Amino acid sequence: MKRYSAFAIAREALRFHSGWERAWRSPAPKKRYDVIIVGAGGHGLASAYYLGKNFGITNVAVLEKGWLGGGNTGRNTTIIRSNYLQDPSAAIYEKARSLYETMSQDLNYNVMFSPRGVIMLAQTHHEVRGYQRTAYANALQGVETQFIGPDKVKELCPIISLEGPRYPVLGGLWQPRGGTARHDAVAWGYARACSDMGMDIIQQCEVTGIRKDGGKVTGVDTTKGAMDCGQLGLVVAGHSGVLAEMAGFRLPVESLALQALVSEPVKPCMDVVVMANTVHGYMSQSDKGEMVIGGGTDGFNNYTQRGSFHHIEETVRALIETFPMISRLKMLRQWGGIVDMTGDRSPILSKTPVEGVFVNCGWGTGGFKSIPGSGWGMAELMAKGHSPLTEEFSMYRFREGKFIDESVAAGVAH
Ligand code: FAD
Ligand code: PYC
Repeated sequence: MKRYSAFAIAREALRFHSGWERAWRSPAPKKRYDVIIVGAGGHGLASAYYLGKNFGITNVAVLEKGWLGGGNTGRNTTIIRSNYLQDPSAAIYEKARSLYETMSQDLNYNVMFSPRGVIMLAQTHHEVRGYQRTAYANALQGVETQFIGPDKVKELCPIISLEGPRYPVLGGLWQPRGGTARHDAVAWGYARACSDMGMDIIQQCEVTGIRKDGGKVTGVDTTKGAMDCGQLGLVVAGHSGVLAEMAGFRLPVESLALQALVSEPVKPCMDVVVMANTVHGYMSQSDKGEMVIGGGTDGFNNYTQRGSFHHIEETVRALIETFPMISRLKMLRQWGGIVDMTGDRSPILSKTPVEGVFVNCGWGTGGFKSIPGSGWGMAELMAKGHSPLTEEFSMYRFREGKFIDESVAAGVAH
């Protein structure tokens, strides 16, 4: 793989950009891989990347039914933060956030990580108490957050109206090193690095069946033929239940559409990310100037990756209370993704009842931020059979009642 650098850009400029190579190969599938990962979203690609980087396992295929990064990874609002309440969550989300800090250098791919800071607004006394509690928990966990008052909120985000018609701004949970990154660049950067390690990323290749022998996985059936494998990772977000059914077990996961939208571009007016969970919306400004906006999930389970008009109305109406200036903006585009929700709003990184099959799912509305930490933990779990990062996130916690309740930190009402 040729390194991307300022020198390479200058050299290519002088020869009419004739020397760039493809970012990743498009190989024909082999008959057998040591590891097959299903799903070339951020989590699947990061899992493959750290298998290679940290454990030297490179006879790996990542199978994707559409195009890589075309699922939720390329559809999210890119908010990165690690201000969760419970210790196992803080560990994996903070690991992820810290890996984002150096991801562009590690992958030699500019993922445009922008640690501009994230505020979660407290607009009820209940939220004030909840976020103060999170700030104390984060202090013990070594996660840098702070509960700030309304004046500081206004200083950080002047377009906020502190006296909302229903909910005044009473303060906020501020994470200065939270922020955003370019979502598809994260997928592309991992894909390029995986391909460079000799891994096969096979797009337009849907897994249609999982083959087993005596309770152990032996391979998969796909729209590009059968492939054998020693281990199988299911990393398919909203389609986790479908793949689990193919393997012969059930997951405690529901699939719902989560939608987002962007406005027309405007001049820079907001250089932090704000989540307003009581009125129910979140907003940041993209480098192009668009306001990136999202709200809650649809109120019914479905697999439809689309937006809907009532969602724009609901979300924008809610946000206007706190950001009156957006009432004058035209909305440009909207879209949806299928998110995989667990009952405690925490992910599942786990062995399964089928030997050799592992699952990484349940990131729900909040898994963009965790991509590198999840990949790191999943790779360790698959390579060594256990990982301190994933230990508490087993699928069996639901049977044992060991929930990791993150319904407040999830930030999106469901
Ligand atoms: P995906 O990126 O969805 O990848 C799974 C892949 O599996 C897909 O590409 C799919 O095509 C493939 N697949 C499925 N079935 C098969 C099959 N049978 N064979 C082969 N391939 C298959 N998170 C945050 O942290 N911050 C945010 O601001 C944020 N905002 C969001 C806004 C929206 C509108 C949405 C939808 C999500 C948001 N999220 C956010 C959540 C985040 O996007 C997801 O948790 C994360 O991207 C999940 O990544 P993934 O790799 O698990 O899934
Ligand atoms: O998890 O921070 C988050 C988030 C914001 C919008 C959707 N998810």
